[in-house]
Amino acid sequence: RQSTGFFNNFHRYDAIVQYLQFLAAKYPDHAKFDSVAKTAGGRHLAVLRIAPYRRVGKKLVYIQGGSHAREWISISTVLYFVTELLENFNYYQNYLKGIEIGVVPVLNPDGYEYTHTRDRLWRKNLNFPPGGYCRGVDLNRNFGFKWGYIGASRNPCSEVYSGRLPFSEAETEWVRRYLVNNQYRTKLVIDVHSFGKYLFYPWGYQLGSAPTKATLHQIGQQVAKAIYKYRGTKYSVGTASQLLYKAAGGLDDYAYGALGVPLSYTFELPGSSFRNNPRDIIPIGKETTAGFIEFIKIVNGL
Ligand code: ING
Ligand code: ZN
Repeated sequence: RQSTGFFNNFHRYDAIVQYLQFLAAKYPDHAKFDSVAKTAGGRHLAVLRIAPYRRVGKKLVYIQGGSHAREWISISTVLYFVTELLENFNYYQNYLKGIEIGVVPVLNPDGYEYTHTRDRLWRKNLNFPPGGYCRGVDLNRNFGFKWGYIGASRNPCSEVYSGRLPFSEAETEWVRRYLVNNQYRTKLVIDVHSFGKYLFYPWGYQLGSAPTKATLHQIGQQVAKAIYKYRGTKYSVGTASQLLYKAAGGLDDYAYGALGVPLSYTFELPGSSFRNNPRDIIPIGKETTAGFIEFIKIVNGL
């Protein structure tokens, strides 16, 4: 395993991109690397597309991490998942038939680098509004569904600044285009954050129930159970609006509400701060992978 050692610590963005390129080169039948979009800082988003390429992947699953710069464990966890999947592809391939998985481990590379070099607790991206003095848009307030309605700010200096317009940012605009281009085959969207051991489904923007709430809740509980079985980690399953706070402009509400993606979830991984101990990268990677695999089994049966 050339991935040995990689999960002993967190890594800079360049090293993560190199690692994804290494995976794609090592598993050319199952993975393709792509460099897309361009951030304000001039960086590109790295995408890994996983599929049994001999067959056509009909259903699409989209998984992203690192939309908030300081939530490092969300990135390592998504990387752990893709590694586990590719290293044991034969084992998982029954569940992967007809499924393609698009993965963006670091949606916010500018902010992520900034947390390494300047401010460990930075959350937003690093875009500079023209003529402004505060920088950064909260990418999880910038999606175009009920944008700016609640739990977001129009003040560029706020931690939850929604941006000038929906999808004003290169990062969220890329996700929008990717999901719109694949609208009717996208069955599951997972956005990974930290921290709190929550599994959220829509709505984030209001307390009122989503039309398919019963299904969303039941599937969420099933996934939480798969995680629990690994080492007893107990997730709370529900809406962000009920369990945490109301916020509009998130990816999960957008995918479900604007695009009709049937399954749309946000993870808040375990931890008691944004500074997860590197020793927890592997256990959190493993237990969360058990949850993602449970999700994929469910998509397989749809
Ligand atoms: N929490 C999420 C945030 O964007 C959330 C919680 C998720 C709210 C989905 C609304 C919708 O604020 C973190 N830790 O970022
Ligand atoms: Zn977050």
